[in-house]
Amino acid sequence: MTDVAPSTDVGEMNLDPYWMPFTHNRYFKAKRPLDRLLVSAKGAYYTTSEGQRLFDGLSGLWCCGLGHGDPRIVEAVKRQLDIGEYFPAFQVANPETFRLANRIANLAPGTLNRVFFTSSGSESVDTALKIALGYHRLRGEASRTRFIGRERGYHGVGMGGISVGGMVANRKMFSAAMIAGVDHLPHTHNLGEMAFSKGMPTWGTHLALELERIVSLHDASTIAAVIIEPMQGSAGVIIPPEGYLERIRAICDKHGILLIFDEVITGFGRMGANFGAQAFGVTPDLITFAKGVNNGTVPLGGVIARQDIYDTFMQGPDYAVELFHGYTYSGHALAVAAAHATLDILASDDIPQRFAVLGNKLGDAVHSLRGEPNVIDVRNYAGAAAFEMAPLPGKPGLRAIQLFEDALKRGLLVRFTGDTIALAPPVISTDAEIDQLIEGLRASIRAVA
Ligand code: PXG
Ligand code: PLP
Repeated sequence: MTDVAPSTDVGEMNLDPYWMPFTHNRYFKAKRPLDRLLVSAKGAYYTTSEGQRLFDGLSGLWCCGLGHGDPRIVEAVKRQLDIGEYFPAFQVANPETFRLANRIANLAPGTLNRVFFTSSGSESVDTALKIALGYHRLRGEASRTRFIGRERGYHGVGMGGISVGGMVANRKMFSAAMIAGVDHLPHTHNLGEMAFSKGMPTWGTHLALELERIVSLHDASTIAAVIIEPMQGSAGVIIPPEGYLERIRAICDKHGILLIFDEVITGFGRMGANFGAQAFGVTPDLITFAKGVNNGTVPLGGVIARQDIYDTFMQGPDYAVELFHGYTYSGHALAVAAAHATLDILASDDIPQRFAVLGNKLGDAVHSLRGEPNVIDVRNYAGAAAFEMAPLPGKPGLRAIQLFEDALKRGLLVRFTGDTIALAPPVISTDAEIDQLIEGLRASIRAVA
């Protein structure tokens, strides 16, 4: 126990008990930054505890692409609360969950039409890895146990996700708990070859051939799946080189390796199509999703599997459970209600197309930062963009923190990773708001130079 009656005044509140995720806790609690305490969210803006409005430069954490508080989603969730807040997902189900699986199957590419629900991206990744292992085992290829991830990949923070992930900081403290036998493709980012590329870089396609090298090292018979983000989001918006994903697909096919696209960020419109798979024209065998499926309203995620992968599990006595896996909150009723409302909007408001249009504006605007002090790269694809700054000597990441703090003063909330600033504004952003975002960031770049 700490506070008997915790203060409700944010200026006096004890900040210590909340162990903040992916946050510099000591710095935050020492500074008590009132402009980083968000008390409400509406449209493309947050309001801070001081009453300041902040433009939402990353749509939450990539999850609120339609903006906050769309009444159509809000009303759907409120209605669901009156109907029933929770239904168990094991051995019983709410019909709305079946209906949602149908709708997601209809949006997905190829024969990916079987949907397993979770509550987050991390859970979705671990679920997909388990499905891949089970699939090979049930087909009599139990030796296929290795996963291939990619450097700089982010697949959440579960034990599976950090094992296939490629973010050193997320891995090193937990190396003892890693899944054995995982290998990694090289990442495709190369400043010398592709800095300031607009859209897909033309350099880097050959890096897909590294998969052949990895396959010959371990032998295909030991490899279950390759998992990659079609566009690396968390690492700072790293766009796939032209032809790269096609080559990865071809090599997986050649060797009977499943290809998992982690579409937690790229799913549901951000890439200018329903999924990154369609935007980039490459169909994986499994897709993981979360975030945008219901605009971040209530935690929801899932895995979409090729039909024959699902069918492979459907063997043995029909009264037996086929996949010993699931979460208490798999397909939570409130999350499902929010997802139906979100998918309605995706269709009625032509959201993927609008992300493509927003992307044209965002891309032009962000590339105008080329030539500003310390800006060493600008990248963009559809509704996602980033710029990278040269690190302060000996203090990687500090320049981005300084810029982040300066931008807050200008009413802009952006996301930093290393010395890269990532941008993924809500689709409802106006051209004027994109201009304000970029001009504000230009001023911040100069202020921290
Ligand atoms: N896979 C991918 C591709 C992701 O981007 C996850 C899995 C994990 O999802 P959950 O719901 O467990 O967090 C993610 C999450 C950022 C940022 O600033 C990105 C994520 C989460 C938080 C911040 O880029 N991606
Ligand atoms: N730990 C305990 C003790 C549990 O009983 C459960 C679920 O019943 C879990 C963990 C898993 O929780 P969840 O299903 O929310 O992932």
